[in-house]
Amino acid sequence: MRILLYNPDNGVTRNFMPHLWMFLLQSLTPPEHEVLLIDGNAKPMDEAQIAQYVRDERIDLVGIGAMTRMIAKAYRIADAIRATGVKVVMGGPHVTELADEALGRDGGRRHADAVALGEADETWPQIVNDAERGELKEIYTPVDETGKERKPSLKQYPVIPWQSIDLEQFNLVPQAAKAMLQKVGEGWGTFRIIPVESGRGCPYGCEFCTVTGFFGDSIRFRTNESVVNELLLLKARARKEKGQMAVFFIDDNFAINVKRTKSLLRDIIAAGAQVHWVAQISANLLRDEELVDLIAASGGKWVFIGMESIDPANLKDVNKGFNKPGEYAEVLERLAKRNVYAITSFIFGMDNDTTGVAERTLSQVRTWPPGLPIFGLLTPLPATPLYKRLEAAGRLTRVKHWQEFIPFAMAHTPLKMSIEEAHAEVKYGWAHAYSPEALAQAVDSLDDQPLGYRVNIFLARICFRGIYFPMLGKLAWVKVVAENRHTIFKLVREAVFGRKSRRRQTPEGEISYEKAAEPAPPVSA
Ligand code: B12
Ligand code: SF4
Repeated sequence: MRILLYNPDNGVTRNFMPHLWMFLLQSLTPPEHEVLLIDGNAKPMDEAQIAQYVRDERIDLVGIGAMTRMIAKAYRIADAIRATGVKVVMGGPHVTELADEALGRDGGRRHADAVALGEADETWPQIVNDAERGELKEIYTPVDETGKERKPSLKQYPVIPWQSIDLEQFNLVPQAAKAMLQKVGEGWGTFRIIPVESGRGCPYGCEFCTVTGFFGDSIRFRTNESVVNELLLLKARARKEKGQMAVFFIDDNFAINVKRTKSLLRDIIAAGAQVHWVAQISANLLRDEELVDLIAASGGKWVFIGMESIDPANLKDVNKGFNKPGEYAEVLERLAKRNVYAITSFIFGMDNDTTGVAERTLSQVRTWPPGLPIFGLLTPLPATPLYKRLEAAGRLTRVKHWQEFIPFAMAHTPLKMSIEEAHAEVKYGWAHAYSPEALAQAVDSLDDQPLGYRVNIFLARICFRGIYFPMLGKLAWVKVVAENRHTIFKLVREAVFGRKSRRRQTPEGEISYEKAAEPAPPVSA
């Protein structure tokens, strides 16, 4: 069979990183079948185009995976494919929770011929075999011989053949600049961020999150060896094509077992498998100095920290009381000392939030080392404890908000402000954290660092700005460049002419001037 795995676009940003599930299922497909991958974020297609593609490429089976926010698009694409007579299997967190919706058993239209519930590592080969025989079942559940739900072990993790997978659609370097950038330093002809998992599951059970329900509260890990080998494969590919490869460890909490994370990082260093990497780690686990040393030494550049709120009452409400806002600054300083910076994620519209929450949050963010703050709204995802609580309290304003997805829009009424006020807070957060002044400040705060770090924070901020302010057209980019021309000019001038001296503040508060060091190699991710 010719199988297409398709991930719909999210309607807001171009994808900076492909989705792991596609590569994983491709690797788990029985070898006699051919698997093609399309990520709608990298290769946008509408319903008519995908139907045409399926016909032209003589596809026999399509697998679609989607988060809740992309599910409406996923259903439209599935409908168009099914209209061509090709069977569609859907999987991922949304349809796992709402299988009846996908199968049209809730009174709505049917979108999928079959649904894979939960982790599909073991059921996917069976789905493919059943489809080939024309015996596709409606629901596939990972169960053991006794019919009990089974979470796949990651000890026998498949080898994803990164050396040969077609990754052209995921190159972040513009086509026009490719040839030139291949010759710069170690080569920048390609730059890709690749998702790698080292473990699954999270015991914390935060109220708004689907992870504990979906992957379970006990953690399963891959062997260190299998992770290290995967990094070595990626590194070798980057070298071969004179490009760069950064890794996003997509584990929900990469340091959930600190001892094991340290042992993995040590093995990465020992094998020379360091690549620049990003990972999600909760603030409470970053108290350990040795762990942070190993993060830096093994290539860690950015840590995504779900801070959610600077208000302990809010954190307690959503069962995330293990986050201690009082230690955020210290944790970020600890990382920054090793040139590791943080993507700090905040949620507005929590029950104890009042107007002005964005400015209160930003007034703290401004005192921290520079990073990438991101702001969202509390969103009741199906089957989460949050959804159930708000539903029971009659507070949901858009019960099936995913059927008409609107980015950055609440689906329930917060307790201490209106929905409109919550929306305005998110807008304020993004507008002020990513204003030309804020960008200039972030760059200047790294004044004592080599140029590479300052260029990196500037580019990362520009890209992250696009999460809220659409930057898909040329005009939008021209506007951003014009607004930030002073910072850009300053960085370009330094790159071309270097700097004779730089201002530096001593711990005693005196200003001293020293000769600039050689620029460090660019920091990726
Ligand atoms: C990496 C990640 C991201 C990345 C982007 C995704 C990417 N390119 O990989 C970033 C950081 C950008 C991101 C952003 C967001 N994310 Co996110 N993200 C994740 C994360 C941590 C890992 C995803 C992953 O690769 N998992 C590992 C793979 C193996 O698991 P999987 O994708 O579930 O696939 C398995 C099964 O589901 C199934 N399967 C999946 N698809 C298919 C398809 C078929 C055909 C079949 C048969 C089976 C199948 O088989 C796979 C193997 O077992 C998950 C949490 C998690 N642990 O999964 C959250 C998660 C997916 N994200 C989530 C959310 C909410 C978001 C945001 C909306 C957050 C926000 N408020 O802004 C944004 C929106 C992104 C956007 N605009 O597109 C939720 C989604 C919940 C839901 N019901 O939709 C999750 C589950 C986390 C959570 N807090 O609950 N995310
Ligand atoms: S938000 Fe993070 S820490 Fe909390 S349950 Fe989800 S994955 Fe775990």
